[in-house]
Amino acid sequence: MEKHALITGVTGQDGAYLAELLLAKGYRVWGVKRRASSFNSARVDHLYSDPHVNDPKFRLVYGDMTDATNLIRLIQETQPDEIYNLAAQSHVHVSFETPEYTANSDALGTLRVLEAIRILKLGDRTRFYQASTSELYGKVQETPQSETTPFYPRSPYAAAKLYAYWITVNYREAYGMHASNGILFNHESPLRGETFVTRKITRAVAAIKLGLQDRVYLGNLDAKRDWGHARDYVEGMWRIVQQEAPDDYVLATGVAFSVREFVEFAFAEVGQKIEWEGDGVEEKGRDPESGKVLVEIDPRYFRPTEVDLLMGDPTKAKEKLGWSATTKLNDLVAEMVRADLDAVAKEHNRRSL
Ligand code: NDP
Ligand code: GDR
Repeated sequence: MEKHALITGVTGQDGAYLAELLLAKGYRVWGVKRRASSFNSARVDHLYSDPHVNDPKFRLVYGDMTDATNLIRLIQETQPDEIYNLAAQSHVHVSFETPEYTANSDALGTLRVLEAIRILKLGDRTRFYQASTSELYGKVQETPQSETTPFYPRSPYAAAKLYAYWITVNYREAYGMHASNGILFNHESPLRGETFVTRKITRAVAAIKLGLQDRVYLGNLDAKRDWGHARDYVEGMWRIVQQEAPDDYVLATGVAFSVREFVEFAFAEVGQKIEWEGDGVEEKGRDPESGKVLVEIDPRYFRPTEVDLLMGDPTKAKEKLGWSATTKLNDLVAEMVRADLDAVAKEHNRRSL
């Protein structure tokens, strides 16, 4: 029997990889995209085909996490076997600027989807996946972090996601829904949004290598993250939903690197060494041969409250789901830098026409 899946946030990094994975597995997929004044579906355009010509397995429908009536109608019309709730205002720094909107879309948006399943009496049929996050650990209470590590959110984003995590647990316990949390550590790819630190760095490295930019401005270089590849992580999401019983799982690589190390790895991909000098906001990264400054600190990118170190313990996912992250950080960095060399050159050529 063909399974039906509904993905909120399909136009984002994970939505695109997950849609591809589910289509390859023979699913019929509805992707929820929100109305924007310019095209916002570039990441999934290759999956789209004209619904007037055939009966495509992949369809885009308009929706928004802040609109309960819309979500109820979409779930009623699509009667999904599985809902992957990936939509969110997902930028931690931006959440300090837009805290109320972040709470509305990330916390209440999750509640709206769960309530829609309940109102429509689909609890026995529809499985629910919530995109929870390592940001829940925030000011970490132990390292590495596992499913039993206490939470201590450090941003409006993390506080909103904390509500979403617990409301998912509550609907599972109160109504017997098949509702699970994936507590995912950072995962990246060439499709990562350009303002997250990894992609910001790989794009800048490409532009500097091509002579189109002279330096990159960053914030806290000491923060450490457990970075994996998004392609591996959407496979983990799917495995979580296929379990007989709903549950919560950490997906992580188990290894952490600093932002400074990520910068070094990315520049090394284009044969560029970085020499560091100074401290704090005065720190600079130079080309040791020419002395040119390639990395500078801009305090604008510091957060009011920072998350210093995230490193996950994926033991439960390995044992119960048979899942582990297969991509090493060096391969991820190489793939992202290569893709950005190509993308930045193409953008430049288009602009110069
Ligand atoms: P992205 O920011 O790339 O994608 C977010 C998606 O949500 C986009 O499709 C965006 O639409 C959509 N969206 C945002 N607000 C709304 C709204 N109000 N209504 C409908 N859609 C909305 O995030 P990722 O793909 O990286 O992450 C997917 C999910 O996983 C997010 O919930 C994120 O918080 C969570 N997460 C991500 C991790 C990571 O490392 N990537 C780690 C742990 C959790 P548009 O394209 O129009 O902006
Ligand atoms: P994060 O990702 O906050 O972990 O959230 P991000 O890449 O934004 O930041 C990672 C770390 O890098 C430091 N940093 C900078 N960050 C950005 N964006 N820009 C900079 O210039 C910069 N300089 C240093 C940050 O301070 C931080 O410590 C991501 C998102 O995908 C969330 O949705 C998800 O829940 C978590 O990962 C897990």
